[in-house]
Amino acid sequence: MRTYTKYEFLDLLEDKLRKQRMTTVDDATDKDLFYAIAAIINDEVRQAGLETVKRYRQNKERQVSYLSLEFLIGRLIESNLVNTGFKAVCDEVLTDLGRSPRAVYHEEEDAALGNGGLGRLAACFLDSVASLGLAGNGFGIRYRYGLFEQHIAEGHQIELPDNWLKEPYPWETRRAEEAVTVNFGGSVDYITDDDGNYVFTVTNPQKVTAVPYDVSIVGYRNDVVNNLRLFKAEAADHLENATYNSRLDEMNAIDQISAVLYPDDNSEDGKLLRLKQQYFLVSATIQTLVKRFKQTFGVPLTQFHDKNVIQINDTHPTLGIPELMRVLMDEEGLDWDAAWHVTTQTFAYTNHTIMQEALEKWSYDLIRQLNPRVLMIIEEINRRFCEDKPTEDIEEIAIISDGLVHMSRLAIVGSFSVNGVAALHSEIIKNYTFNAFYRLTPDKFNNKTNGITHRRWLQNANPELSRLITERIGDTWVTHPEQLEQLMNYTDDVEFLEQLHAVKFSNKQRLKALIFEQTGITVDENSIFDVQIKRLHEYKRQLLNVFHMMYLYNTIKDNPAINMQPRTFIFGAKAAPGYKRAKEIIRLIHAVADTVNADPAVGSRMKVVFLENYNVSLAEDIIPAADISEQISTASMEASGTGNMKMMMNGAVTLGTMDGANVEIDERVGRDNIIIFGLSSDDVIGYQHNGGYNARDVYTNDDRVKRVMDQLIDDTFNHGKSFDDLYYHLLKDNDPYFVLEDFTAYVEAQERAAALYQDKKTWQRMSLVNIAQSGRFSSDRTIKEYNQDIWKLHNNQ
Ligand code: GLS
Repeated sequence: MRTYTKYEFLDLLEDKLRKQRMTTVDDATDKDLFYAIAAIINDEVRQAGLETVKRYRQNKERQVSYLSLEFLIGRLIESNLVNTGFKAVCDEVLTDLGRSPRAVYHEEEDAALGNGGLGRLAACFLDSVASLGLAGNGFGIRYRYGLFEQHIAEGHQIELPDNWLKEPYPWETRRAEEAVTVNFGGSVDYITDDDGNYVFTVTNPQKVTAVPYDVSIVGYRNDVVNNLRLFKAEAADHLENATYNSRLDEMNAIDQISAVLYPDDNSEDGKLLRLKQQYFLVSATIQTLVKRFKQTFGVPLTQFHDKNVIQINDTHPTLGIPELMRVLMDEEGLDWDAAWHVTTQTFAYTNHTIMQEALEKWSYDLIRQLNPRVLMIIEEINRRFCEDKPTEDIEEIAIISDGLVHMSRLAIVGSFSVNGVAALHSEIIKNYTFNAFYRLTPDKFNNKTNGITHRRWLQNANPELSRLITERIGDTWVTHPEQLEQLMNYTDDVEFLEQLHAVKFSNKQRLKALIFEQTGITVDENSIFDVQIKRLHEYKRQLLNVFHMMYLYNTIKDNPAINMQPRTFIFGAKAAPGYKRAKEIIRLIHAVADTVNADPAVGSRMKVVFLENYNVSLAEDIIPAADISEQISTASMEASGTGNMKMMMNGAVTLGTMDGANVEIDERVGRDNIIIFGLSSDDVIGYQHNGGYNARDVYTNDDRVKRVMDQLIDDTFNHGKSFDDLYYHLLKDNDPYFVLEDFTAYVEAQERAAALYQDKKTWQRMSLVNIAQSGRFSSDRTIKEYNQDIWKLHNNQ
């Protein structure tokens, strides 16, 4: 990619402003500048993209396709500027013009085509695949409305549509000429050919056009530009329905397929429409890949898997397995065995959760409605798979049972690799969730601990820290994040520790300003910024955090003169719109915040802040300012977590349970540099199997627990309506997430955290060790492992 001087870049900017926005630098709005800069980037990137494709084609390269119903992209302008190498010059030109680069970049709407960790992981992976020079592309859906916009009204979450496409999205290119047709429904017919084989055809299907929109994925300064292809559902040009009105109805129904992202994380919802989205994505992708294969390689489709690997992001794209079988057999004439060989050598499945409600099961009838031929193929896969298995195992492994199709089982059977996303999670999958499959095919199972792109989450989000790191150890860490470990040489360097502290302090001042702007609350930048940002879910235990805040408040009220470490509790969280209890927890956080923040007896010792509409961009503002990273899920339930990695990389200290990737963070930083508490995953799994924990006993015997519990239903934090549901649920349903059981350990851990924070040197050192050990959690490392063990792509760099 080219480099530009300030003057050249300014010339380009003026040119784009004139020709594309009909304006001049003097009159340009921030939005004009944003679009003009995007156009400059696109000129470079699209050229490099063409060359990348040409190179892959000429080298007949094997490629990975990352299939995901979610890509939580956020804004692209800054990472595109950094990866093209234009960031510094662009910042300088804007500043010289008297403009704020931040304000210009913030004109971009977040692309929120994902819910949380799973979707953001997919976006981080694309960045790393391109930055490592690997031939890999993403495939997803271009939802008209992304994850809902959250507003809070008197503590209640209100969901508004995320109209992210109200203005043109500058990074996408519509490619109508590459559209494919996806068939839904219809009925299956067959004939017998001359050799006596069945040939299946589907009559009267609903035909939906999948129109690709391509988004360039720019590698970090390596001239590699991969692609994210997002499909939009459109009616075929010639709808065959009789009347104009029925055509309109059908067009509307088809529009719905790519209209909204399902706003549920870790749970199943939406039924037919959601299933339609899944099939729409996989069918469009498989057809595209088969077409490209035939155009590029000139060898029989029996070699498809030599050139293609498809990584499925959780079970949502599992229908890709029967769909590839369908295309290979019905359209390309392969027999079952040949098609099955190709399919099972092509697919690799990543599991992202063991939560029962998220292990997708779809009714047999629904899949028949969706596409009867696909159902026939699933039935045949199941029949052949179960054929030689012992009867006592069938219940645990059958793909179809009790009228339900178990997607994770189909994914395991149809893939050559099955991985979990952190060491502990992968063990749980092997030993519990999918144990019967593990016993059958142990070699399929492997672990790939998640990672995050340090370019977005450190280099971009925390420029001051990046600069400080580079001053000490040079900039090789940007391409070799494991080099951050060199920072371990400075753990006793008082000057460096002070500099680090100064950076954190100024990040906290910036966040303080943002908090004031958003909420009107004034927080103290000298207090601990104690941060819990993630989806709102009972297993993530925001409730435990709230109980601790209530307990602290009680402590202050009991001892008004008490001298304690001031704290600011910061939350960001969206609850799935239909998840009532999660919404009650949001309401509780607000009730506690209102009481605590308004109580003069508390003063500056404690503030509670809930930042509404948590999204990728807000995360980029919060994370660099965090002191404590709350990772307090019920052990065994958080598959990995990735916020834990982002915060550690920015020098926050994890306060967490031995769950997900916390276990590996603990291993890296050592017990002196992390605060661990609570039940272990073995304890939790043990309780789940044997009973043994009685929430009511804890409630009755522990005064502190009893007091905060009772405050759910008395007037202390009651804003018009008490929190009966939470109260009774914990007692009657026996606290399934072990909030009460872990309460005492959590309070002690919080006390340890406060004491450590007061010992400034110790805390600064802990913070540095976390940064220094975070390189392992770069998604570059994760992607290298996927490539070495699963994808086996040619390494271009
Ligand atoms: C998730 C898990 O809940 C997270 O722990 C994990 O970090 C993430 C990415 O692997 O996947 N699974 C899920 O359904 N949503 C997630 O965020």
